[in-house]
Amino acid sequence: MNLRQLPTTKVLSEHISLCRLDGIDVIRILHPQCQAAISLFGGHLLSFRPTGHKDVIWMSEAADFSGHSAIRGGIPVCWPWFGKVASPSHGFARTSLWELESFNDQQQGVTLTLTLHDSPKTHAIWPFRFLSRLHFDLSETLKVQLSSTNTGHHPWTMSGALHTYLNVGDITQTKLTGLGNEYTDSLAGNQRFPSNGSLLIEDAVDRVYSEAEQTITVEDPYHYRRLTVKNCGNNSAVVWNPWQPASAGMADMTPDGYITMLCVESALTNQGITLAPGQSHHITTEIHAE
Ligand code: TA6
Repeated sequence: MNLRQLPTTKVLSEHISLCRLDGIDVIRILHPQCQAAISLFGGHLLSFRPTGHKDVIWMSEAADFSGHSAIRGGIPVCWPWFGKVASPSHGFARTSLWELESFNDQQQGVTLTLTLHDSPKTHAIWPFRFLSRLHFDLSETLKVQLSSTNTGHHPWTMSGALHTYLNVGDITQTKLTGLGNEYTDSLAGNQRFPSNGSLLIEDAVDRVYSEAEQTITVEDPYHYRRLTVKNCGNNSAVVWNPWQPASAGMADMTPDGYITMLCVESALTNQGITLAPGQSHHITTEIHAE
């Protein structure tokens, strides 16, 4: 994604500006430490590249930036549920308009906070009161935190994920470690399987690792680099690659798009977590390239 080409609509500080990309407003960060883009539609991180590195985050060449449907790539915010347990799939946060609450432009990097709160629109889908905050810390490392607070008078239950699409050179050479000793396979009727903690991907994969270590490593020999993904506040790490036939069948993915992407998600799956009135929960992911 060539961030410099996006037309600027407002300069917010020396390194942060507001831009337009098709139908969406995008916060662009061009900082000596990194370049990044965050869409207000979905609170969706579209791009992150630490200076001197290739893109860390993958974005589909056929992604839809109209602001009408979820964006394929980046870090979709799946909330207040994960998957197809209700409609829309992966919740409404990724297709809602978030607001920029604050930003801080400093020598070591940039921090930004976006908010989403309940409204008549969200009540029509999910009848609860909430305040969600997305905090981005962008320097040579990327940190994203999704904080959800119950602002109502009744408990409610949430699941969700920071559904990160990592940019890899060649999926067939990519190796993951730190996945823990078991997984549930969404492509095999949610059966449980033992795992030795590592994974080489040779076909479609859609797995929920419920015992994953806090730090997962992704060896990317094609790019001569290792990505580390440190997750917190999650109960599982989801690993997804649709592979060729499914990739070709998606309108917002090119047929060979699967070769350079790998989802490693900081997820709260299954029962999720119940928040009492006033309670908050934080899901975090921290990604570093070395
Ligand atoms: O996180 C994995 C997953 O739930 C897969 O099952 C796959 O469908 C993927 O997310 C993408 O979902 P989406 O709704 O964005 O097409």
